[in-house]
Amino acid sequence: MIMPEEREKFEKSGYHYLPGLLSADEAQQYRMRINRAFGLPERELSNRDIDSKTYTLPDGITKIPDFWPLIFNTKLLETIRGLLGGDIRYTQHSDLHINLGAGKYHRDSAYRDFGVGPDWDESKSAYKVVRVAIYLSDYDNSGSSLVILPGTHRHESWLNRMEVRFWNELRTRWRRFLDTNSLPQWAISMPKTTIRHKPGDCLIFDQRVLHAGGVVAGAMPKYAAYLSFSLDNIHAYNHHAYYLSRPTYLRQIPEELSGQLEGAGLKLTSSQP
Ligand SMILES: O=C(O)CCC(=O)C(=O)O
Repeated sequence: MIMPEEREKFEKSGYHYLPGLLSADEAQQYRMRINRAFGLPERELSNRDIDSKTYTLPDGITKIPDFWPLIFNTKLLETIRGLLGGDIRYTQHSDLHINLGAGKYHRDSAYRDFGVGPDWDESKSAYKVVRVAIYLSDYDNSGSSLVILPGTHRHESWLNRMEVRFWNELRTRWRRFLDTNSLPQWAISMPKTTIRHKPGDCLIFDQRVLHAGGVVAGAMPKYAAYLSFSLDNIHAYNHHAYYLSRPTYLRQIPEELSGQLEGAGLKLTSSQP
């Protein structure tokens, strides 16, 4: 159950940390399912076993029934309903990752420049689209972490914008010659939070919050599963339509999943509200 002060904190910072959403055993089962999804052996693999390679599957949770229980996880749904303050829908935007390394600061929303585009117009409906990141590895042996710039769904000064541009440009240049994972994340003009994960931890954040994958380092790979939910309003449709315009996302979700979503009241209808 989400307390009013937790909701207020989420609205201000743009993120909510939910440690231990899955047990260590469940996290291990999902790591095996991710191995299966990528055609890897279904046993605990080290970075040596996979040559520290990166694997990504856009919309992996929607595509593979093994992962559907994540969509219907009761604790997750209750937490999101509490944070967003109402009825929610599955907005599909999902991913499966192994070893997604340190990246640029970015937003996951459809309109990523602060204040520009429909995602920033809340005159009719509040923007309540969240990304859900479920981490399945331990920071201590994989470096699994997410760097968040709290509050950047609400404020961004000219200086903040220049700073983000500077670090992202540095990372682009760095990447040409050196491993991107040897460059950590910084922020000087605004607060920065690094969340270090235990297997089964979850982060729920406003899709407009600036964030970046932290440095990946350690003997074991970093595993993560991502998905997305929203209140049923125009922002949910814009977000869904944006990701569906990418060829890697399913335009037609499996019929069985569609039925399950409908039964649970999580299905985004085809007509806009
Ligand atoms: O968890 C991570 O590595 C970050 C992934 C990320 O930023 C994204 O998928 O948008």
